[in-house]
Amino acid sequence: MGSDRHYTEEAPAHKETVEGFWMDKYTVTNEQFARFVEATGHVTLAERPANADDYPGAKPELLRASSSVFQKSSHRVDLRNHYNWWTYVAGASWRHPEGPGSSIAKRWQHPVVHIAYEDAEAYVAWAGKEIPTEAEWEFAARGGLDGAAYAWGEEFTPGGKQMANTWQGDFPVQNLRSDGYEGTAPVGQFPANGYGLFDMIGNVWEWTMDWYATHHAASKTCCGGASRKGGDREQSYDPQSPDIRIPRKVIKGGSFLCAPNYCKRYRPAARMAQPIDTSTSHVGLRLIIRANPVG
Ligand SMILES: [Ca+2]
Repeated sequence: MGSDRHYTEEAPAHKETVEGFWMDKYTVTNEQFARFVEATGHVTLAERPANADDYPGAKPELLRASSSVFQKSSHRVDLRNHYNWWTYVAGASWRHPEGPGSSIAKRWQHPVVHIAYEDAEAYVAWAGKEIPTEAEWEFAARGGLDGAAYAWGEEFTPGGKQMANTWQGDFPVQNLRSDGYEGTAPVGQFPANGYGLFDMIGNVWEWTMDWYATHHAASKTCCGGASRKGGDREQSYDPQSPDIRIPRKVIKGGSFLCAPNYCKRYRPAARMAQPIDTSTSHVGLRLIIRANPVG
């Protein structure tokens, strides 16, 4: 697990043990999520106005029901500032991925997006499954290739073939769509990995249940089985913004926005910290069933 050859947050490469589990071949689709909403009446976090008490000092427009939507830029921008391509869009949600006026009518088999962590938890409770840990997710993504850079081997595009829905071209300005997709793709359009799992890499990031910590820190916390370590909720806050105390989970797999010039996170070892209250147009989920459920 992890890698010493790529971004610093992936180091060190280390041994990890997971117990037996089954994983869904695909990420949760809009069709599946719609069935859940119909059965339960669940209203996602993005569809509800935020509680002002939870966000002291926030501008009123940011408290409206909204979600983060990627917007392509018309010109080259400073890649250090992600607000150059992320915008809070009022009315954006899983039903309206780009905001009011957009719909999922022709995207039933696309992965559901704009799912905050509590929405993922509600969905898995209904589905009778569980959210993977980072170790379980990464073990599955490797598809039996121990230590390989990609889920399919050492070459990103073997024989020139695109193996996942990522971004080709100059992010966030020019999307060449060599893989056929500007945004999300329907699930299962690219080859499965060695374990028969589709889209582990690219398309959408996937939530894991681990609180974000560096691999160094996580290995020191102890609780439960080896596969269920992860970090600590209170330690998962963003050290860059000490005033914003929103815990963060690990997300895995990269998305259709991962590009060679910006974010080469289309690999099993890649990881990012995602605040649990933040839904976006490129984060979804995939479920597992454990031989020994966490409960
Ligand atoms: Ca693409």
